[in-house]
Amino acid sequence: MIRTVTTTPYGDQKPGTSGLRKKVPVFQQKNYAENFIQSIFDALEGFAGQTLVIGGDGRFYNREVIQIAIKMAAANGFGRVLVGRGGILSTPAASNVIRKYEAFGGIVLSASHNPGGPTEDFGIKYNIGNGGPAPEKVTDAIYARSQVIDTYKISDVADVNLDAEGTQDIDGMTVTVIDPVSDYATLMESLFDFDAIRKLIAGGFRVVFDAMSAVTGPYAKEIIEKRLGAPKGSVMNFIPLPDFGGHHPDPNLVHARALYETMMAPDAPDFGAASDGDGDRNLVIGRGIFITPSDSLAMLAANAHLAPGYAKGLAGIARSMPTSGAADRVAEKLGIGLYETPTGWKFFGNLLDEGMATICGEESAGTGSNHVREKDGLWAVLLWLNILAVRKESALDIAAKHWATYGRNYYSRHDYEEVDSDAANGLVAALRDQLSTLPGKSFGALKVATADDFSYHDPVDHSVSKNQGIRILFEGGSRVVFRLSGTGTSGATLRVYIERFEPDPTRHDIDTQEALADLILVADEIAGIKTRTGRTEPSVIT
Ligand code: G16
Repeated sequence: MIRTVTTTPYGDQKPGTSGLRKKVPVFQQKNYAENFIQSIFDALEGFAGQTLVIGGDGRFYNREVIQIAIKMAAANGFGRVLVGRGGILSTPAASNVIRKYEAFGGIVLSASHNPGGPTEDFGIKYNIGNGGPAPEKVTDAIYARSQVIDTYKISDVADVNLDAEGTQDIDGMTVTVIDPVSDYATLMESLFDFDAIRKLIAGGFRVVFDAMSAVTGPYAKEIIEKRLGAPKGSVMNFIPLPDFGGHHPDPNLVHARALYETMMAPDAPDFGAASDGDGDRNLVIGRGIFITPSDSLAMLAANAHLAPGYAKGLAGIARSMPTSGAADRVAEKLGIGLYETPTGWKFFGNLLDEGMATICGEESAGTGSNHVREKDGLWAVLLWLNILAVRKESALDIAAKHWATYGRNYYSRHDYEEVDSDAANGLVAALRDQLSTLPGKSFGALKVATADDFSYHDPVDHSVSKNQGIRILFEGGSRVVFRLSGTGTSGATLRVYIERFEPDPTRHDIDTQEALADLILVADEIAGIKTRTGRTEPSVIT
């Protein structure tokens, strides 16, 4: 039986960089999740009788919202729901299922790398039929609807058994519980040379993967241990836990510190990697070398042709604006297009759909390709393994040769988390005020060439996205970028991205923070970070 329930709007349901992310108690308010899900459906047209994919990263409150979403999909007229067993689907796996089964779209429940648990973070994201995050015109429509919503529809039925694969009917809609891993593993086998990787591993190459008690555990176990033959124990923390074992499932040098230390030890394995809460981010560390996400994008793009799925070469490379220019040099050498987009995977969708870009990447630990429409943590790890298997060189050697060929973009991001929102907005406003006067000004040896607030003109649908980050570019190619994160759930997070290009191979093994020291000081001088935020140092340096 379908019920129509009267409700009132919540003012705060504006999707951020990647869907709506809030603390669990916010989502637990009466009708909060229902309002947002109904607003999604109300913003869409033409889904009657169509398929909706539902899954999440297994975090606290995942199962409850999955039941709500299934019952609301039935009441709103979808014909079929595909849901991952246990309510589990990694973000890239969900994207694949949407594409493979030609679904109308999907609802992905995740707050990505943010912590989980009763007082931590939860999120709801809508993906469109190409498998990618909804573009801004859709998220704007969802938000607009959420501000005036007065009813939602839900089927009054018992909960679906999420733990057994199979099909059942809810008010005329079919619900099929699917294996969350098999379609994705098959896709990976179609892109990479599993035989070559198997041989590499059988020959004693040691790989460790930290699933951070998050969603990639079952995927990595199946692929890395079962299909590629890595010894049991190679995949660590492989059981997805609702609170990620109390950890922060963010694969960076702070939250995956143990992996980093393992990889820097004298007896380190050959290759270490980690993924985040919902499986779309990656951390890649070779023995003795952390590969920054920006460098990883460039190195993967330069070597992608070594994997069967990319043997024909790349159509183009896309990166978010704050991501370093390392990939630009590869695109130039390959003679292919390079696209610079705002932060947010959704901006890559059109470029991938149009065949303009094959590989995309972001400084925020995301890399992916046209195989799905999300960034994909395990995909990046497998492409690295495929390249290592073919080149038969260490990650350290591959990186050194890459820098010798293309030059090195020293790069770092400094995050100031949970800063007072007014102070953060004031800092950005003051930077905007300086944009016209900064060009030509010198700070020590650094002279500002140009300064702007990044605007993106989508070459496919011609939409314009303004105010996407303050860029200060110096003569010689160094730059500092400032923007506020769109994924946090408390206060504001100021991100400062610092980059310097070094062509001289004799200067390619300087400590990154040292190589960027003058720019770090100038960033503070121009933005007044310390005085405005009261912070003497960043909360996280990556
Ligand atoms: C999301 C987006 C990414 C973005 C990242 C950081 O990733 O999908 O495109 O780069 O957030 O965004 P911000 O700097 O605004 O916090 P994820 O892994 O959190 O879904």
